[in-house]
Amino acid sequence: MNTDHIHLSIDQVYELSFDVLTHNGFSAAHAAAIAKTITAGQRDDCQSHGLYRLLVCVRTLKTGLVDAAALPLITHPTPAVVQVDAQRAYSLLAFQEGLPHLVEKAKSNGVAVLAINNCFHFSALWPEVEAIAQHGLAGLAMTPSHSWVAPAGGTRPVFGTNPFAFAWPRPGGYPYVFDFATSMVARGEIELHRRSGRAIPEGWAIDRDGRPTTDAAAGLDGAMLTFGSYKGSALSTMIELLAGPLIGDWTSLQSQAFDNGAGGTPLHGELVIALDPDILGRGQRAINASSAEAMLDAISGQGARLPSERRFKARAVSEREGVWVGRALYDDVMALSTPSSSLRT
Ligand code: NDP
Ligand code: PYC
Repeated sequence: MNTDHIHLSIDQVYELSFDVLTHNGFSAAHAAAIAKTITAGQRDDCQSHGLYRLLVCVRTLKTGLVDAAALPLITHPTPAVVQVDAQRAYSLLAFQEGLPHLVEKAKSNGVAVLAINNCFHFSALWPEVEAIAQHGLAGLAMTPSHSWVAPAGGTRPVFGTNPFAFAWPRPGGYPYVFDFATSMVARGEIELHRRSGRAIPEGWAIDRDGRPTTDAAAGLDGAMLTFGSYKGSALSTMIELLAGPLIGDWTSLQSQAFDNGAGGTPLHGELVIALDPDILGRGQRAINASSAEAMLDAISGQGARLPSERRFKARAVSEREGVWVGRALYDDVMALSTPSSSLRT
């Protein structure tokens, strides 16, 4: 018997998430959208964006900053653009409602943009780009977060952990997908290290005085570092601009200022782009798809792994066998279902 871990089926992960979210005040529509993404994270062994996020969502709700029931407001500024105002609710219902419009517009115009505004955003982006690829489209998604990350050459936080995700549809099977923070690692990963008392590798963060640190708490208190030095720094800058001022929304600095020390989920925008290979591919979809496959096979054919391979394997195992959740996390999540819960994040 494994006493350090609790076994749950995928359905139980969803039900637990939905119950915790509704119990703490989220509307059923928001709870369902959030629980679906959290379940996908836990299923794919994406621990920083699985059940752990329930603790963050509930803590954020308790700040009083989030609207737990606001419905997304959809507008169509042009035939290729759909804009969804989340009205200070979480982003996931806004994405869910915006997706059919994005797909329809991309299939009419070759390219389409979904801009989500005014959303509290905590989620991994791969479920979103994977959903776009399921329609035979290539997808890109990006968001700022809170200013936690120092630019290359600096020591003071400016950027968010700014995730960037891409999916390419492949014939018969999973799409090609990558999804990464433009910091060395997602902040959630450092938070999980702090929770379990583990040191972080060198190069992830610096302390308040700008010194390299392996202490997770000191790194969270100081500044995280971008991946790939000035290259990650430039990508992160691009994400700030495209998913911020370009779509009339906040940078990570502005999100952090709004939070004002409350420690909640970031509030900002998200930019999602869909591209249709049928329209852009000069009428030779089959030839283009086989060129793409040959290139991807040249990667995996030499033993190099494709991004998301680990996740897809984890998904297959979880769907067959369910998941194991660490006892401490499970207990903290269960405590959110009781009236006098005290949060330990
Ligand atoms: P990782 O560094 O763990 O992984 C990033 C990507 O690289 C994944 O697609 C991963 O695939 C792939 N990868 C990892 N190792 C290899 C390898 N050896 N060879 C080839 N590919 C590899 O993720 P991050 O810590 O950067 O981000 C984790 C999650 O956090 C992301 O899903 C991101 O969206 C989310 N996030 C969300 C934020 C938000 O504001 N909403 C902010 C920051 C992050 P695989 O999964 O198969 O390992
Ligand atoms: O893990 O960096 C992160 C993160 C930020 C917002 C949501 N997740």
